[in-house]
Amino acid sequence: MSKFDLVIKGGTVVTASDTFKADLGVKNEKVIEIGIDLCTEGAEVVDASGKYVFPGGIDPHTHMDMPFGGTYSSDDFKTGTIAAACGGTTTIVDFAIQQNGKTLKDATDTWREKADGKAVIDYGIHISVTDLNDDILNEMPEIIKQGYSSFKMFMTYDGLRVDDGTIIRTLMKVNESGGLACVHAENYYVIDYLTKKFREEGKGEPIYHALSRPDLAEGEAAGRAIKLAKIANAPLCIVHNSCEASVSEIARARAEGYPIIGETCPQYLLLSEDNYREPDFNGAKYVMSPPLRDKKNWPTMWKALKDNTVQFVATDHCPFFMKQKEMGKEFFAQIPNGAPGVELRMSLMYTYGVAEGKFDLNRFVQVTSTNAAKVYGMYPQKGTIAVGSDADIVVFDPNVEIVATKSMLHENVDYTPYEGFKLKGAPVVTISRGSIVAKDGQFVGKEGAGKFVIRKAPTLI
Ligand code: DUC
Ligand code: ZN
Ligand code: ZN
Repeated sequence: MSKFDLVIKGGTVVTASDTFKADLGVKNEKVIEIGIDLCTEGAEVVDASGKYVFPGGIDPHTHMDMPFGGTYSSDDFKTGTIAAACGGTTTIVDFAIQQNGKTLKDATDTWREKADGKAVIDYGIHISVTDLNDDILNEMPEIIKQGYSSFKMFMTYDGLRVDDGTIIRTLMKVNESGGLACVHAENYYVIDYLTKKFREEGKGEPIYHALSRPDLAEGEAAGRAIKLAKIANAPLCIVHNSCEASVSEIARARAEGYPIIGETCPQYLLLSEDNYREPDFNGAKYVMSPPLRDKKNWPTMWKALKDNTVQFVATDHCPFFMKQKEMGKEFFAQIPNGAPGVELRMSLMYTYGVAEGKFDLNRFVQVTSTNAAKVYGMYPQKGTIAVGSDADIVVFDPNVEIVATKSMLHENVDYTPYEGFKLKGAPVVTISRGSIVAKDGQFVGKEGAGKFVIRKAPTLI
């Protein structure tokens, strides 16, 4: 019997805190040894010389096969996780949506049916609470025990949004049950008013999507949610922060010592409101919420990511084909909200974060993997390279130079918002629990090999 199933040889291992040369020995899906010149006899060998060896990426915010605005996001758990794997991500956390009048268990059952037997990498599931009552609150402790330990509430969107009463009750119950509450923070009434106003004025182009959802509407909702969290004495995660108006609220609360967690996404660091003005309905590609912002927010967003006001980068991956986007050809509010991103997250963050000198390699690992694992209760099973951790690893070549284009990607959609972006650095081998699932940007894994991750209580950072 060989000592290892797989040896990753000669690379530079990077974790959230350390950078060192070592081989990794993998057996039965786990890293079992980290050392120099590990024995390769009988083992599969991955040559990582001249490369970085990172913990596999964790994208804690995706929407696979999600019903939205009369259609469904176009990646399912098979195509979406293939794209993730090719891009160096080994775990996603997707959102199960509670339907009105249905239980949380109904939501998780529906999402497990979508994911089990299809996903090619591991996946956790958050729950979006949309319809709260005492029975739902009473269901929470048991559902948390089953590994669904985070709950998001939408503060906007007809049919999904909840009121402040729901937010405070959920914050309290989830916290006392060992879970984490999260919010999509945008002020519903501002958006509703401006959307109706633009409709009356005949302003239907994609740019009005951004103009109907001002940055201050996000800042107001973030600030309100933070105050509710303070009242509940509970931690809170604010997802997909897009602008200074919201991260300044997080920064203030954290400076006061409150456990407020923030997420951002590559689109809010690299794309801007100007994209909505692209001709021929191309602006619809970027219709997502919160919307892309004025470029003047970029330095604040990068700084927030570096100084830990924001702890991790997700994608909010929620793709729709242009044909689907055309549902809103006449009026922006009918364009399904969302855009692809799961496959390029690691390369974009390496290129524009590390290679451009905005933060170092260890911070890259923190924001792309470790911090999400901690906050969403998966650490140290995931999010690090350590003896006993899952062998979820990405071998990353920092010297590859490519230009992003849709045809090289596996996302089931007909465009990428990052078309033409120069990339420096790309994943060359992605390993999920000891099995190679992608090589040189091509999928070599197995449908259904991904497993549901039972997540525990958050570690606040
Ligand atoms: N935002 C999007 O753009 N799509 C899906 C859900 C969300 O909050
Ligand atoms: Zn959202
Ligand atoms: Zn989302």
